[in-house]
Amino acid sequence: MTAASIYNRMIMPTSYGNPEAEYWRLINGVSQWDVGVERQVQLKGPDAGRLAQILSPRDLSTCQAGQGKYVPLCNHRGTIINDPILLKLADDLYWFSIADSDIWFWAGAIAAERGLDVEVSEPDVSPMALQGPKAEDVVAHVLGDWVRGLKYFWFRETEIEGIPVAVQRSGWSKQGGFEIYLKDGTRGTALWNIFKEAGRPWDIGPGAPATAERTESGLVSIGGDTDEATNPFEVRLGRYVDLDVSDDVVGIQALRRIKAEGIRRHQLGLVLEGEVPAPLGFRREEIIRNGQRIGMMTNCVWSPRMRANIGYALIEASVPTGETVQVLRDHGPVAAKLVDLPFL
Ligand code: THG
Repeated sequence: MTAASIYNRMIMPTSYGNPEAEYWRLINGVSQWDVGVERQVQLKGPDAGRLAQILSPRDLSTCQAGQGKYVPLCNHRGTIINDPILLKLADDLYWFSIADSDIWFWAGAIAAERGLDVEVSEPDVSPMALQGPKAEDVVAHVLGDWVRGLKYFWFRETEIEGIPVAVQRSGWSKQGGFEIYLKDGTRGTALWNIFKEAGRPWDIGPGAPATAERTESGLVSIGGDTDEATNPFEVRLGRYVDLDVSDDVVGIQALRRIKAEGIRRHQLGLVLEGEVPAPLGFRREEIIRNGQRIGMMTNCVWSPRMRANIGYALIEASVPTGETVQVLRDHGPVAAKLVDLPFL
């Protein structure tokens, strides 16, 4: 590991020395990621399903055991606070596989305030991802051809050489792949090495969630692309909100109001002028149109496939795609074109 960041108070490897090669391996081959920082918040007990629904403005009534769903979590103002994958393991057992914020505290507090019969915990579960067009062959080689039949976000619990895992078709890229949820933290190195060895014929290599790929693909990073007031509709997550869930769902009243009033901001893509890779931008940078501030660029990265610096704009909803704007970068204003997401 040569670079890392902090996620859920833990160290997340972000590179193994050659970001460009790691990107192309994800696009063309298979990449192995230590994403153990995607912590699980477990709901266990008779009211686990009720609590899951109270926390999620997405209708979960049809979710079956063995199925996962992408669910935005909102606070009482309709502000998005996390965007986990929810795994339903059994009628009385759920995991929220969380992004970077403290959902354990949140879920425990809501459960207690509502008087629910459910235990909220952070179990010993750590995901590892295999991503890329060749990931399926590697995972099938280790586990058998049944994995090829897994539908998106569906999973199965099993063992790999005695190591307890859950295997899901998922992962934070649009290149396809699986996540192996390790259920025994003492076996991490063993699990890693099994896939490292099994993947040799496909030239597997270590990597990490790739900022360039996820941006090209239009995936949202909560906390980076969103701020203290962002609701799901502003960042293209409205299709994961069901306004007719029951009134006790946290934030649903606010979300109904926001939907009725119409959103003030929306998220579009930015293609910046110039063909020189700019350093990764995580700071928010002002966006100007006709001398007026209209919002901010929330991330910026060089896209090897588009051969341009690209980013996301969170801007006034009245400003459409096709417009040219100025981004106020450190070295001066840069022209950029607003486009629809995803880029690719
Ligand atoms: N895997 C696991 N846990 C996670 C992530 C993950 N927790 C944090 C973070 N990633 C959660 N965020 C996302 C965001 C998007 C997707 C998955 C997790 C995703 N979205 C698809 C899309 O937007 O096109 C499909 C969503 C759908 O249509 O249902 O895959 O990666 N374990």
